[in-house]
Amino acid sequence: MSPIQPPELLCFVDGRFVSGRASFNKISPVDGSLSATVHEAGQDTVDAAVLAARRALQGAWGNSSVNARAQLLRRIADLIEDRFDEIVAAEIRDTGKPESLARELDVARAAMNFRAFADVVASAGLESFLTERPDGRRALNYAVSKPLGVVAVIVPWNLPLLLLTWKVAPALACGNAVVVKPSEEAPSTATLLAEIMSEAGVPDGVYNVVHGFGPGSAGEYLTSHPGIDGVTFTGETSTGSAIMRAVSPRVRPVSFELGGKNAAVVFADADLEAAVAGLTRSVFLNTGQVCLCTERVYVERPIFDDIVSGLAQQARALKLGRPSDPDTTTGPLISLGHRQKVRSYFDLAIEEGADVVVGGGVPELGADLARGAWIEPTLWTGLDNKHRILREEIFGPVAALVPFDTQEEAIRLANDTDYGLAASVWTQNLERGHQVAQAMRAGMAWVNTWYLRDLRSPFGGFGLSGIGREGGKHSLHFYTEPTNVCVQL
Ligand code: NAD
Ligand code: 6OH
Repeated sequence: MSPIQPPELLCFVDGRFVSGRASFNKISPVDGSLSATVHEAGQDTVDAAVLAARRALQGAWGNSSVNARAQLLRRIADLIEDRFDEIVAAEIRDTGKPESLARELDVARAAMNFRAFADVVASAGLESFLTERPDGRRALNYAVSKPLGVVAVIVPWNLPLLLLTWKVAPALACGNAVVVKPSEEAPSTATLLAEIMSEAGVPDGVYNVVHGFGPGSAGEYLTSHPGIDGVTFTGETSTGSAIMRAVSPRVRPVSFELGGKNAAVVFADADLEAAVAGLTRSVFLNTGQVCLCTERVYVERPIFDDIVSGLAQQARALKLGRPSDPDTTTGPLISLGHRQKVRSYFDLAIEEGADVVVGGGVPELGADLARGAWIEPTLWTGLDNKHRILREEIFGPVAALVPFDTQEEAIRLANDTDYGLAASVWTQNLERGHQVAQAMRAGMAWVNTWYLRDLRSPFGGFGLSGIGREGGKHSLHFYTEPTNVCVQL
């Protein structure tokens, strides 16, 4: 049997696949094999993509009705489902994540994102005010929404299609044209989505893909391009900062979903079994590579040892392996480069005096996986908030556990961070659950669960975790510009 040829991924501009200025190799994090060759967009390709998007806005797409766009979004969702297995395979090839996860989370959510924003935009109303002035004059004020324009969409590698469609769906729902720059580590599904867009009947130029890297490549060319009207970005805080500098000369709006150093707070009155199961998911899902993952666990002292041993037992039971193996719970990190970063934190934890409860190294998985980016699920105790392990985002299957004595202390410790993305609270006292969740300085606070999503709710972060919120009507705010009309009555 001849081996499957790795695909060659092209950029997509104005409804056509086009070559880039060079190509780069995308390496599988599972075993170090070549998973794709990718065409890198140069400045000329980015220029062409931005121009195509602008032209599309000036054409029929610029006058399309909300109903027509909602229908188109639903068709895109149907086509994603028609090609579900193929998309799952592409997502796995790039990321090495377990097939079950790609099916249940990534690709299912991609279809859901399009349907959710079809519903949101179809049911959105106009804001209006009946004005009554002290001098007796009356007026009707109402705001009509227009597309923001050409939107640059820049996304990371951890949930590639989920995070891409979380932005593309509302952008198209609102009538924008997009130029997307997928991560160099996960370029496949954005490319497949281009085929789906064409098949669904999305007009040429409305969805464009430019592959490449950040600085000195497609990411920088796009964000510093004078023809873009806004940037929506998910990724590292330091990249968000570079993008802000790039857009600042032309003061373009940004929507940023950035890093996190998320806390879980576990009270002694929690359902321990449910808490351990929930923590296991929140620390280790996607090998800890979800911005919402818990890396700090604060536990009320009487149950500290139980939670540490329960979570350690679950960590030891995780099954690292190939994505297609149905027993696999945990894939590799995205790349050897990222593993190097995570391992540097393993060293730092030891230097800072941590007790390693479980993990702390690189697993032996046999010769066929030896060149993959595998890492052991890892838990530490013995550190506190003054240590870098509890302050810096690691973005791996890791957590530090710290005991606390009072509710006030737990809130103070959880909020003692420059980030502010997500938190979870574990207690059977619902009054306490509400109190502590409301006190979290975080964009999302879950009680007795984690990463349970309603796509109409606001999603984003405080502090270093981002700017703005997306989700439901919050997305509509970012992807539109209102014109307020005032009619004297
Ligand atoms: P990253 O910031 O390195 O890269 C994200 C994207 O930005 C990639 O497409 C990359 O090529 C591009 N990029 C890099 N430098 C750029 C520049 N100067 N100009 C323009 N584009 C540039 O992030 P990553 O390593 O791909 O993803 C991991 C990070 O993303 C973690 O910090 C994680 O917390 C964060 N993240 C946040 C959320 C959220 O919703 N808050 C979601 C997922 C990931
Ligand atoms: C970050 O890695 C995860 C972000 C998740 C979402 O944006 C979402 O909508 O579920």
